[in-house]
Amino acid sequence: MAITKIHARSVYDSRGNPTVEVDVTTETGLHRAIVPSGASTGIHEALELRDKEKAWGGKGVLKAVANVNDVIAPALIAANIDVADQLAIDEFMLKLDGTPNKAKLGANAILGVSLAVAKAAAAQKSVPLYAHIAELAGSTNPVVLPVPFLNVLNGGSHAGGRLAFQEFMIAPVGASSFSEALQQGSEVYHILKKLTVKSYGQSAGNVGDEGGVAPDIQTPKEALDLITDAIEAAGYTGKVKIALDVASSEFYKDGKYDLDFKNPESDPTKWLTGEQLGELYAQLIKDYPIVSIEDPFAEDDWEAWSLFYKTTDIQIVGDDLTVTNPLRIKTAIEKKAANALLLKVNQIGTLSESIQAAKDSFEAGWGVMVSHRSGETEDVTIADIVVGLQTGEIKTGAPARGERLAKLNQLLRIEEELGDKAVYAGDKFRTARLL
Ligand code: 2PG
Ligand code: MG
Repeated sequence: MAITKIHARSVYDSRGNPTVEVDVTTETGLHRAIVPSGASTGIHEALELRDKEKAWGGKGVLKAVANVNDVIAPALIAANIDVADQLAIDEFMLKLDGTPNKAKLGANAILGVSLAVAKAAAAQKSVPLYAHIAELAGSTNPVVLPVPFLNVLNGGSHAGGRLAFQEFMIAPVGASSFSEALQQGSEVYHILKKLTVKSYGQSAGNVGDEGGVAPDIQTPKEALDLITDAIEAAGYTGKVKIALDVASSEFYKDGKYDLDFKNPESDPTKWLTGEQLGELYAQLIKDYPIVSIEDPFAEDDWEAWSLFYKTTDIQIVGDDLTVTNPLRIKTAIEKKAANALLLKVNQIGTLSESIQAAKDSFEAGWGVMVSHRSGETEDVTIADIVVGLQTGEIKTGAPARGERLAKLNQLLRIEEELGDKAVYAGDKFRTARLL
């Protein structure tokens, strides 16, 4: 089935910044995708095209929108590629762009088309989007619901306050279904909010970019104590585990890690070496039920990654390190730097390359956590991606705020639709593709 029309427009994301929305029309109707946007972006990500003009403080996306409407749309429609041939369509756009990091058209322009095309193809086949993605990826058992890694306490570049670590997540691995996991997560979240307000005052319950509480605390220990208390008060000790996204590239300075990076008067003599930061992680892993740490070290501090890798069995997730890019993933596998991929479709810019990134990671025995961005929208495609690729783990913020719940609610719907066939990844989240 052919694409008859492609139209892009500028809409807004959850931080109120412009972003690209694309409508792809075929005989089955109109199929829409909206592109997310990060704050703690990796320097090796594909290029997100921003206008850099006065309007919207430089964050406009009118050039990316025009690239869809004036460049991609006429060329792709003229090429007359079947909408179900995702790979051919993505490769066509890669060629049209012609740069290694999508600098000409913008990854935000290309991704909007790529995702809307996948939705059009699912409609053409009359199958749910996750089933279509499973077929594209050659995944045989798209019935696995992921563990939701719920970001209940926000720090770093996603919140005010002094906390350097960006994300403190709870992972309800002991639940028996996705819906039960979300119930547990929601209960813990609300207790955490109460405890935070009790300990740190009314304004500490205000939320950060991803819906987690954002108290003005300084140390990871304070955050972890609050969270373990909330898990215990909810009655889920042993069932609900903890994960971190340190996003440490944000506070890597002169070869060291500044845990006081939001303080302009931070004392450089207190900055940690990679080895010292690794020791801090080892202590935290000992003291708290931590099952996963993302970006423990900066995006090019390969040595610190490889050193830490040897010391622990927990999941070590590459985000800024690997940027969903098959080339960076290959290097990380060779250097034994991580054992899991954070999969963000807009870091690489097409669905086909994202699928390839997941497959390469699986082949190396890695886990794959599908992820939102801190700037999100009502688009729920990543919920279908995580089921379609059968990765068993997703992070999409707290169980609060509409743009975060949109994905979690979509997973509730998929679980209901699968009925008896649905399998919850639970404590097998790192190897869910084998379930
Ligand atoms: C991350 C993400 C999402 P951002 O670092 O993993 O939580 O943040 O989208 O700001 O890069
Ligand atoms: Mg991250």
